[in-house]
Amino acid sequence: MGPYNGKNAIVFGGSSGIGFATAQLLCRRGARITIADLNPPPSDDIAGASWVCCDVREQSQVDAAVLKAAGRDGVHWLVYSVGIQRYGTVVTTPVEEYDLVQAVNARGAFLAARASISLMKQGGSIVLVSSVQAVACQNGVAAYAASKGTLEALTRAMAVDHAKDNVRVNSVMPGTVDTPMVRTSADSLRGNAPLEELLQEWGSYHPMQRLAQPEEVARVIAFLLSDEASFLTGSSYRVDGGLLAQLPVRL
Ligand code: BMA
Repeated sequence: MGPYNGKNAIVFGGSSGIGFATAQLLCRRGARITIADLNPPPSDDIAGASWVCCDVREQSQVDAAVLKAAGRDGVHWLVYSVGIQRYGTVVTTPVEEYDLVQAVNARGAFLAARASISLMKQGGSIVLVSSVQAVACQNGVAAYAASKGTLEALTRAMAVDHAKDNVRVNSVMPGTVDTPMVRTSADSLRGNAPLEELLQEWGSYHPMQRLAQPEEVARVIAFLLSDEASFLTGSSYRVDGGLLAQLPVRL
């Protein structure tokens, strides 16, 4: 029995991007996966996982997804990898848009954890997918940055509250990852420039000079979920190709 066999995991946002890569990896390593997502995963790519349609803004849908994943054994692992990005300052972001970003990116994580923790009968592990933008941010991305900051605070709060229940809670803070969310963002900003050119430019801001692939984040998430990380809780792991290590000051 490896650290993944027999584990029952629910991956919110598991049909695309980092969530999909995580669901695939956990499946390959022998975990039982339920994907909770508005859309189904790309067909036949993920044999063995089941999908439940879920709008994370709706508590009843989140509760139902977690109950389905838990079955009779309870749930061991929760991954929250749901994210939308909207651009604007505090002044230019419509209030409704701010609320939407908070609801999807952060409030949904609260609902998912709320539903899951009581079903983590022998303890469990939670990983929230946050962002480097929780701690240092670009211009004009106020709502998204605020939502990711919420996830970081929630990670710490849950880690402290539920250590006694044998539940560990950590987050990952990715830099720019080649996901549908980032591609949608780039598409909305590229003007006449080719999409691939802008993505390459975004990659070049990282000391490693490239975007991350979703699997590179998924491998860290899988580690944090597993008992290999048995004394890790309340922490955030940067998976950012050196982005936050660098000052924008050149010699
Ligand atoms: C991510 C997204 C990306 C961005 C990256 C680094 O969370 O916001 O659009 O490029 O952070 O700032």
